[in-house]
Amino acid sequence: MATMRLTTAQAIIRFLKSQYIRWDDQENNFFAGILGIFGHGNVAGIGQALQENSDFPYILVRNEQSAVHLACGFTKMKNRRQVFACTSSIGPGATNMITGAALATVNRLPVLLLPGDIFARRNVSPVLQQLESPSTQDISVNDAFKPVSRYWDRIYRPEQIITALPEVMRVLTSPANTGAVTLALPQDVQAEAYDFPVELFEHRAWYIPRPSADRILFGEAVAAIRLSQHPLIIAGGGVLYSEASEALARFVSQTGIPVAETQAGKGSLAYHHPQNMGAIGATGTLAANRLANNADLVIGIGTRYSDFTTASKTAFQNPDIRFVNINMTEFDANKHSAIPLTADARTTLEELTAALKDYRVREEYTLHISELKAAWEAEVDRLFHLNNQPLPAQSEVIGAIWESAGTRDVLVSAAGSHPGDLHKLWRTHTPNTYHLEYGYSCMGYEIPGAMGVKMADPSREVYVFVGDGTYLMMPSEIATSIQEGIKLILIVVDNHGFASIGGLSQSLGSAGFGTHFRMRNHKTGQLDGDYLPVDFAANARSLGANATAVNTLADFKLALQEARKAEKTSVVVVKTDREVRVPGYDSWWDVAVAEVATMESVKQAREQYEEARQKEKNFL
Ligand SMILES: Cc1ncc(C[n+]2csc(CCOP(=O)(O)OP(=O)(O)O)c2C)c(N)n1
Ligand SMILES: [Mg+2]
Repeated sequence: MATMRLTTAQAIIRFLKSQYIRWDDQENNFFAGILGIFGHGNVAGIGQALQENSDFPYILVRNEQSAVHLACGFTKMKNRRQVFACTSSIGPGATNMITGAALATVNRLPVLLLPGDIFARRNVSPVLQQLESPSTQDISVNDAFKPVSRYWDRIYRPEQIITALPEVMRVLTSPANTGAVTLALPQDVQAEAYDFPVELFEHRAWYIPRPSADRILFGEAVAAIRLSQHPLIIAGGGVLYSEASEALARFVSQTGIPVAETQAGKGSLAYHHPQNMGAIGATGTLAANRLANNADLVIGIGTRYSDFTTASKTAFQNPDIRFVNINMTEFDANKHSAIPLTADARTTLEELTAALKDYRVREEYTLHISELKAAWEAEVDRLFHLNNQPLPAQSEVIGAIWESAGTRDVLVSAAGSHPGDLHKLWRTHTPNTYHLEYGYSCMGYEIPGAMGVKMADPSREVYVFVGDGTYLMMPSEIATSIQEGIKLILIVVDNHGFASIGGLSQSLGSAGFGTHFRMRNHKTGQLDGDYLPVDFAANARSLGANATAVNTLADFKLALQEARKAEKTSVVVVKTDREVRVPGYDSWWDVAVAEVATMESVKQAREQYEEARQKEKNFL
């Protein structure tokens, strides 16, 4: 057997370079490179190996958490067809990646994490940053990756990678099981040499299958659709990952079935398609939520039915409702006691189109759909042009961004009040232009996530929508966007804190407690003094970006034009009226209110809460 003497770290990098992915008639290299930060736990291992492999790109970021976010934004934009690995030192560098790992796994996004780990040899323990345990020597902070990883392993001996790396690839490339994959790499083992079989490093292409559903279940699904009078499709992220948008459009044009979209699935169908009813659920449109309320059949495609999608199980009130779920993941396919079509979305939509040639929804339903659609588009126009004074409303800011953006440009966001507003209001022309991380809704995802999007397709402008809360949590990757020449258009909405959680708190009787960015008032002892004097534009400029701050919609539009023309990351800070909100539309979200409280407003909110909960359904 031919062998090659390499360190464990050198062997891992060499292996990553030779992995490819195959789907339909296409093939590309699977790893775009590696992101991270060096410390003593990886500098002489993975760091040295990267120096020797300069054809494998290494990008220095500012925070390990954002390395994982960048990797997630990238792979999502690539429909999971290409990924980044992330390297960290031991201890805090490693644990910084845990939030990113959870985000990746929740969103079913492949990312390979290579945290450094404590010495396998043990004789020098406790090493710097080591968490010791008095009950075992076989534990480190990296064990905390286990619940947030789809695959987890620790490499104590170099030859273990011969069996670990193929498992890593199996999970990363699995449409059903993908997520964060963690290979914890003890610092000493990274630098240790071994005679690896040369075969390990040969070109290997992993095929992404498009399986069909079981024939009997497929027949049952076809029969259920034929019987249904008010069917509704819920399009989730799986439609995009399967590249099934055209198949979806053909299926719905033929059958007349309307489509509602989840956060991850928004963009599955062009917004102007007559059957696109827009967002569904807690952040849904009136059109989609009215249809959901009365639907007798829901066809869920590539959705995990989060509480936002189902309005905490209150969205579907028809007592005869049934579900057909098309999903690569058996777990999701079976949700809501559905007829489970554990299969690829595109393949299944094509097969359903062929099997339902003679089926079309009734004329009255088609009429109802078009009335709801027209009313919703008028509502979006209204919210885009409120003419609120003196400060614009957030919906007008969204309208101005939408008018500025090209049909292929991408909007990125994650947490705050805007994901809900964007879900309702953004008009998506083409797939992969609406990029919301709403599985984990992680403040701080937006800037690094958007960098990943831009790296995946530099031909598009990428708009990043962040709140002032999110900006203050993690603005640091602006410096990396300058370092790498990755241009973003960053919109920072200055509304003095957490409009989203503040509004939620108000609606739960708690008056927005702890959600305003105000100074400590030494008379009251509370955070109800003057507004915090944060200069966001100066902060962004200090990191190397262009930046401007505006107070009116007209100036905001001009600033967006300038930002589009700019060559480097440009930040537009806009003040908005925090209290002019986009309303909810026949929807609800279950956030439990205190059962006993001294405040009258909380007691009242609890009463309303108990009543609203009555609408929550079990789908058995
Ligand atoms: C990492 C993280 N911490 C906390 C939260 C809870 N949370 C959701 S939205 C939000 C406030 C966001 O504030 P900002 O970015 O200013 O947006 P706004 O609500 O004002 O629109 C918070 C704290 C979260 N989603 N992520
Ligand atoms: Mg805010």
